Amino acid sequence: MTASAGVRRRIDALRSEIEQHNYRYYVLDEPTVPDIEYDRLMHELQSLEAVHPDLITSSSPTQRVGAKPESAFGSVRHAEPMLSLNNAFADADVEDFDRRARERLDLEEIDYVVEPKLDGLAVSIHYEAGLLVRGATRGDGVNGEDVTLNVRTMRSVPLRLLGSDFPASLEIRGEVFMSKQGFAALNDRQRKAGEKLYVNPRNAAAGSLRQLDPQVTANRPLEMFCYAVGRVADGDVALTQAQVLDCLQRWGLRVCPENLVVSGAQGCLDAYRVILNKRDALPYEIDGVVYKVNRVDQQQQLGNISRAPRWALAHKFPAQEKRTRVAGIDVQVGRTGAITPVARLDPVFVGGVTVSNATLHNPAEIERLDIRIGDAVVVRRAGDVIPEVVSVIKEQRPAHTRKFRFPTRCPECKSEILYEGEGIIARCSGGLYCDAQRKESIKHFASRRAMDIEGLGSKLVEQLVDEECIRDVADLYGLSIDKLVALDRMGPKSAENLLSAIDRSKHTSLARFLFALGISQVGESTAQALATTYPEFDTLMAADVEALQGIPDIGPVVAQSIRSFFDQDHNREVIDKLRAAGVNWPLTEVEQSSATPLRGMTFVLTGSMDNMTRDHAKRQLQSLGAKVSDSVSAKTDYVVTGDSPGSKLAKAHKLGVTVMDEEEFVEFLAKHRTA
Ligand code: D41
Repeated sequence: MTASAGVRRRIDALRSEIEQHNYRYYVLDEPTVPDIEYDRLMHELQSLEAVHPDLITSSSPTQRVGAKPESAFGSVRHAEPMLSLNNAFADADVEDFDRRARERLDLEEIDYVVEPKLDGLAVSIHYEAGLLVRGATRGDGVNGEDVTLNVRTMRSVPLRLLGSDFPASLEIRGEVFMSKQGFAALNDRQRKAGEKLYVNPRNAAAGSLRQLDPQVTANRPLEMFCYAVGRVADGDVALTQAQVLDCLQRWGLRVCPENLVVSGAQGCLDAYRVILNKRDALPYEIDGVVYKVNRVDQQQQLGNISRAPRWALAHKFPAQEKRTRVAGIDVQVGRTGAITPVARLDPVFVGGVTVSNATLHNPAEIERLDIRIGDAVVVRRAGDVIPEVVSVIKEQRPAHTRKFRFPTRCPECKSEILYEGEGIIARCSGGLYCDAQRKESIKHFASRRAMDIEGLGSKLVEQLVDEECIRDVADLYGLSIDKLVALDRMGPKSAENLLSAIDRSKHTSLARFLFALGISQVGESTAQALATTYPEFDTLMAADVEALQGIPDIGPVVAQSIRSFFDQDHNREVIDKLRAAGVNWPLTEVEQSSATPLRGMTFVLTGSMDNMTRDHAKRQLQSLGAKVSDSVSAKTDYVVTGDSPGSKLAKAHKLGVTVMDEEEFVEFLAKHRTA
């Protein structure tokens, strides 16, 4: 049907009206029409477009959700690099930052915009002639992933800018995040559907934005706050950051309502406290604030230093602590039999995740804290570390608390518990007789950094051991379809997938295999060092304690532990069974072992990188012969920082250790790989 001018006008009017309502609802948070009225407008537009498909434009509000692309996301080069932020952890860092800026600008006082630092992911969105043409993740700051189709599904991102005073070509930067409420609702839905749960809003936002199917993203409660402009067609957008934020909001983009304009370092620190006090009440997670020199000309004068602006600074909030109650205390048996007491808590949301367990480390810690069941406690979670109980609020101890009696026998196999190191370590003496230890050692064997058997999770391992399908890791390679499908909740398809994952794991590397064996004291770095020194497995099994101690970073305790492991008949039996089942590693590793240009160097990785996991970075370094350590010391050669590096960065600065960001690190790896 050819459309009359009247139909065209009606379609235009409907689109404008719907865009206005979207803006009021998603950007200003001040809806002016009831949902039913909005739905009626949408419905009318959809009906008209159905009759006149030639009038559909990609910016029509009906066209947010596109079809699923064939393959993975393309790569996008940012017109201007997306910078990273330097971090401050203490007030003094903020004062230094302000002083340096004043010195450079030769000014008495500088005005700043203070913005809450959202815990999401940085994204760039690009408008041409007011139409959304591209959305990209930050990636390494230079290249990101093309997530246009997914960005289009976010209701707070206009497909068409409002007004007319926007530059013809405009790139905008902001943070994509999920509100606390949206995150809880999503996880609820996931739980009901038996799908995977996200650990925190940040992961949920990242996972949702990186869905291949935009239909999935469209159903995720993603939001975006904009905070900067990237490349613009004609000159600067405004004279100050505060004006930039105003412009963005006028054009229909959402801006954080908590942003403040302040003067001087003291103004910054006051705003920091104001926002910190609001933190829990805000509907989204923030992990600090960002200070930005307000005047754009001053920003330009200050410029950038290695990928971070000199005019901006992120000030992190301290590790989060929350109050809760100890509902119970019990113990967990680890892979090596170590018995760790765990406090079961009334769930609390702290540091971005819901915590319902906290480690009590060891029996001595229970004494030290004098923690009892029923106690009010403070729990802390910082970064990726396991939540722990910081203190007991003795003043609030209820009348009926119960002391925890540390068991004398293993809760799993009833073997006697023995103490080492003056009562610090409690260990089950059951060895491989203990089901808990066997389960843990199989879980470890299958884990991603070990044999990487996809689909073999905790629950399944426990089921396999409980049903007596397997007794040790070698039995995994003898599992059959029939045995698997007989298990609860295991269909033929999953069983088949699992068997092929098990089969794939046979081809591994010596270092992974050694790590997978779960030898006490042998982590990934040690396993790598062993594999490099002893590319022949049989020679390694025969090495004596003295020879083992000759390997860098292997001391008497580790050497003894390795020796004892290989001395035990049942361990040798399992190893023989594994090799007979076909577990193997390419011999080229012998050749590779000489290609270790980073030998003798120690690295510390901190913060999350955009384009590689920390595991991957670690393996890369180890494959080049470097050692990767957990803590920064005078012996550290390099600290590699991603987003939100923690105290390690501060320590590196203090000790004068060289710091690399992700981009420098990628270059560094490339250089040494070819060297
Ligand atoms: O809320 C944030 N997470 C946030 C991140 C923010 N409010 N402002 C930011 N400003 C910048 C500059 C100054 C470089 C434009 C940022 C980020 N960058 C940023 N996010 C991730 C890396 C850098």
